[in-house]
Parts: sequence; C-alpha cells; structure tokens
Amino acid sequence: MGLILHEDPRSGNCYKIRLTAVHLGLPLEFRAYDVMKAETRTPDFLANVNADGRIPVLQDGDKFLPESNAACVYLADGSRLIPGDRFGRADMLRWMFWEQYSHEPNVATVRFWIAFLGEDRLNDLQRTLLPVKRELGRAALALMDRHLQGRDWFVGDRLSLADIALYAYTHVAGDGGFCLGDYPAVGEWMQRVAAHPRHVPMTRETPLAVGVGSD
Ligand SMILES: N[C@@H](CCC(=O)N[C@@H](CS)C(=O)NCC(=O)O)C(=O)O
Repeated sequence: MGLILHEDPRSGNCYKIRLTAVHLGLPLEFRAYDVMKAETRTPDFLANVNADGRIPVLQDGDKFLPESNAACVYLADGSRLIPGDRFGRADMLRWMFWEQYSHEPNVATVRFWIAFLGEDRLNDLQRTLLPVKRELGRAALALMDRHLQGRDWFVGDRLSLADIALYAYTHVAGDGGFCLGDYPAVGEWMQRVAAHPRHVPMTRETPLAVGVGSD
C-alpha cells in the first residue's frame, strides 16, 4: 500500500503535505473528508485515523501520522527540502514550530472564520477573538516580512520545508481579510515559491501531478 493523505482539499495544512510530496515526486493517494460536515469527528475516524479528530493525517501502511509539519518532515527525510547542516535543520524546524504557534492559529483561523464559516455566523467567543487574531496575524506577517528582507528563502539558500509550511496559509491570507500588499518581501517570496518548477497550486483545478523533473 502506498502513501495515503487523509485530507480536506481546502485546508492549507493538507496542502503543505501534498506540495511536499509533489516536490519530491512521491505519489499520494487521497481520502477526502468535509470538515464542515464534521466528517473527521465520526467514531470510525476517531478510532481508526486520528483520535484528535483532525486532518491532515498521512498514512503509510498501518502507520498514521497526524500533524501537517510532522508529515512533511516524514516525507522529506534525507531530501534537499531539509537543510544538510545541523543548524539549518534546527532553524527550519524553528520556523515550522513558529508557524504552528504564531501564524496558523491566527492567519488560518481568521481565514476559516471569514471565508468558510462567515463573519455573520461566528459565535460570541469567535467574535471576541477575531480582532485579537487579526492583530496577531498581522504581527506574524510583519515578522515574516522583516525576516525576508534581503533573503530569498526562510532558511539557507534554497527552498525548504519552512517555506512550504509558511506558504500554505500565507498565500491565501487575503481570504481572511489580511492585506498582503502591506508585506512586499513576503509578496516577492511567494512569487519565488510559486515559480519553482515543481510547484502546484492549492486548488485542484490542475491535475494532481507528481513532479518528476529535477531542480
Ligand atoms: N496542528 C494541526 C492542525 C490540524 C487542523 O486544525 N485541522 C483542521 C483542518 S485545517 C481540522 O481537521 N478541523 C476539523 C475539526 O477540528 O473538526 C496540523 O498542522 O495538522
């Protein structure tokens, strides 16, 4: 059995794993779930795929790996998407941990609330948190912008998993109302990521091609 990605195709966390696989030429099969219909909260999913009730989950045979960034590291182990030097590897992980702590909970959550739930349908807690998350999301984007001034990539001199992890929700931050034009170095970096010969977009209008060229 090959690698299977349990996913909702609208999720940036799932896109990270698909993009990593395409960069590496690794074929993936897909199992789709609709998070809006709580399809990841069924007894079957909780018992057999992820007790945490969330996608993405990368399945390799009888092993199941939740958490998007862990799945990216699993796929990319030993590849050029992970820096060869010790500090570079740790620095890449630094940005991936930061993505999960300071970026995704703000930039991705605001996108989900605005573009998927709809601002009118937020509950009281979400409505209270929205301005805070917007502010924290802007701070995250500003930090990325400062880091990218004078640099092409987050770590070292080539694209790594840090870029893939951060690109996933940054490039669709506008869906949540973030103004990406305020972060010009981020804009140039997003163009570099998207210009990579193995890049595939988040939307599935294009075929789920697996890259086979070399970079
Ligand atoms: N830290 C996790 C976050 C996973 C996550 O939040 N998944 C969302 C979709 S992006 C989900 O499954 N939501 C459905 C639910 O919680 O019921 C990761 O990086 O994979």
